[in-house]
Parts: sequence; structure tokens; C-alpha cells
Amino acid sequence: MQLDTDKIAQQCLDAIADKIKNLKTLNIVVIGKSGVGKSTLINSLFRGNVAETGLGRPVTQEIRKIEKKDYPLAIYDTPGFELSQDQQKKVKDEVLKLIDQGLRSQDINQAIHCIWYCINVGANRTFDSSEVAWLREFTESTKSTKVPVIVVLTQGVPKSKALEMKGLVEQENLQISKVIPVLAQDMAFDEEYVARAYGLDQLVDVLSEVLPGDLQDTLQNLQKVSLEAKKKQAQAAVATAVAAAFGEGFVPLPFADAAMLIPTQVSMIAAITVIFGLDMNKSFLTAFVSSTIGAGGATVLGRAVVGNLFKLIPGVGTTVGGVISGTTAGLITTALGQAYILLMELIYKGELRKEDLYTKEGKTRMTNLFKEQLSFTKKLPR
Ligand SMILES: Nc1nc2c(ncn2[C@@H]2O[C@H](COP(=O)(O)OP(=O)(O)OP(=O)(O)O)[C@@H](O)[C@H]2O)c(=O)[nH]1
Ligand SMILES: [Mg+2]
Repeated sequence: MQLDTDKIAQQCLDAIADKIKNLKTLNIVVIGKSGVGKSTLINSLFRGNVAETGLGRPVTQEIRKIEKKDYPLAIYDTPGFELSQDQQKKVKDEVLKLIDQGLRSQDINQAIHCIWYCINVGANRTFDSSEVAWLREFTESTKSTKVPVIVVLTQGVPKSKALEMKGLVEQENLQISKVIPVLAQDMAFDEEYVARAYGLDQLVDVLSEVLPGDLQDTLQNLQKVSLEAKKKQAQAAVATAVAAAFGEGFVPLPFADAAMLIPTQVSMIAAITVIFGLDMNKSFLTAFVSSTIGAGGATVLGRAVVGNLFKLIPGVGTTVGGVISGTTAGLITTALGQAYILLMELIYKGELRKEDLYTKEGKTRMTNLFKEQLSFTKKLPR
């Protein structure tokens, strides 16, 4: 069987574009006094420097919406929150109105998904009592809407003080999801001492816990701080594809129709790409496809190769009557998914450039990586 690698690469590109277009928009309200580090937090957590794109558009008197074309995130900023009590009351009422509007729209793209209340660790000796009072009133009102409120302790240095404040906020027994201390960017005190950024990966994990399933791909696509979280979500995409491939493998068609696995695998590649939030092009995807499932033109999906790979495992390589078994289909899909995740990881970390895959050496390396994954998955307990 000869795979049309060029066509498959194009299908991958189309599937990626389609998935990106269909990502649900994540809507976050960010509240906190001026200078606490809201913009820095947003720009450090999410790709694309969204908080730098101006002041945003006023949606109510006190709330501005920051969004970018073709970008699945909207930030509702609340400038001037510190100005007066009257101002803070207005912010509260307007955020509640916004939540209510979102709920009534019954559209996930319009709903408010999360609220961050930011408190600066550095500037506060203790947790300011007026902020406690505001937060208590606010969370009492949002309780019935079930919109999660996360308290983010920004500029969290020294760490010991950040942890102390975390304890103080927690003691208040507010209706909040979590208190997370962070330092969004390294902070230099002098040439000797630089406090290292921390906590953003934890914020991603908490977001992942509180956000609905439909926003998990969006979250991973946007966030740029936790490789672990991306890998976890990518593994879920592989599991979904493997389950589908397993079923497809049981359809009794001639073995040449192992190509019927391709749509499932294309969709898996697209899902993983979107989770990593990386830009892909056709040359890269063609190189990936040809050096894995299309290796050497003969393709490892070919009957002989699969037979050779799996004949040592009882019950796996039995391509009886030229039918690919569900297990074999699952194994190939797993190996392909794992190889692609490894590849995305290398590119994400800057350890590999896309162009590296265009060379003969690059392709050979990829082929070996895929074969390695095939032999790993072979050893998995069944
Ligand atoms: N090194 C370091 N500096 C930070 C951090 N967070 C905020 N800053 C600095 O603190 C200042 C204020 O941060 P912003 O992110 O602009 O604060 P903001 O809450 O958006 O302020 P407004 O937009 O005025 O409401 C800037 O000079 C940031 O560089 C951090 O995590 N690390
Ligand atoms: Mg700002």
C-alpha cells in the first residue's frame, strides 16, 4: 500500500485549521488594584501578549474587554478598581451583570468562565480588611452562579510572605476555588539576588480543574508555562484516537484498507498540534507522515511490516484473512501519537527546529523514534 503523504499532510493542515477555528473562547475577569501585576500575569501565562494590545473596549462603565482576532481568549479588565469604595461596588455589580448575561446567552463563548482576584504580596503587610469584605460580598453573590473565583497572590516574593498571606486568605473561609501565589516574571533585587518566577504552572492546573471539558483544548492552546499540562491533554487525545482505531480495526475489510485509520490519525495529529499551540506547515507534516506511517514508501502499515512487527506477540499480529486487528490498529495509532508528542515537545523546548525534519538525517531520526515507540507499545501489558 502506498500512502499519499502529501495528501495526508494537507488533511492534517485542514484539520488543524478547523480545530483552531472551533476552539471555544475562554473568558476571564481579572480584578485587582492598579499595579498589582494583572497584565504581567496574563502576558506571562498566555501566548500572544494579549494584555499589551491596548486598553480594550469598554463593555460597561468600569469593565474593558481585551480580545484579539483569531485568538480564543477574552480578558475582562477592571481598571480603576482601587479608586474608591463606590468604584469597587460598581465593579462588583457590573461583573455580576456580565456573569448573568453570559449565563442567559447559553453560549459557552459568551459565558464568564473564571474570575481572578489579584492581590499584590509585596505592597501589603497583611491581607487588607476592605479587600476581604469586598471579596466576601462578591463571592456570596457569585455562589449561585458557580463561576469559580481564584485568588492570585501576585509578585509573590518573598515566598514565605506569599505563603503567610495564602494562609490568611484561606482562614477567611471564602467561597473561592483556590489561593495561588505566583511570581509571573523573575524579579531582580540586585546583581546577586534574582527571585525566580514560580506558580504559573499551578495556576494552569487549577484552571484545568475548574474549567469545563469544552475549554480544556483552549486552555492548553493558550497557556505557555506548563509542558506537563500540555502533555497530559495530548495523551488524552491519543487515548481517544486509539479507542477509535481499535474499533476500526475490527471492521473486516481487506488489509489494504488500513488506510481507513488515517482520518482518525489525522484528527489526533491535529488535536495534539492545537494543544501545543505551535504553527505547522505542510513541509513539516509531510516529512512527519512520510517518515512514520509512510516510511520508505512501503509504509509500516503494510501487511508484511505489521506482520513482522507483531508476529512474535500471540494474538496481536494475526492478520487473519488480511484483516488488521483492533489491537494492531491501536498500537500503530499509539506509537504515532507518542512519536508526535515527543516531536512537539522538542520543538516547544526549542531543541529541534521544524526545518530539521526536512533533511535525510531528520527523517531517519523520526523513523527511528516512531519504531522505538512501536516497540514500546508492543511491550505494554494488554
Ligand atoms: N519582576 C516582576 N515584575 C512584575 C511582576 N508582576 C508585575 N510586575 C511589575 O509591576 C508593575 C505593574 O505590573 P502590571 O502588570 O502592569 O500591573 P497591572 O495590574 O496590570 O496594573 P494596571 O494595568 O495599572 O491596573 C510592572 O512594572 C511590572 O513589570 C512579576 O511577576 N515579576
Ligand atoms: Mg494592566
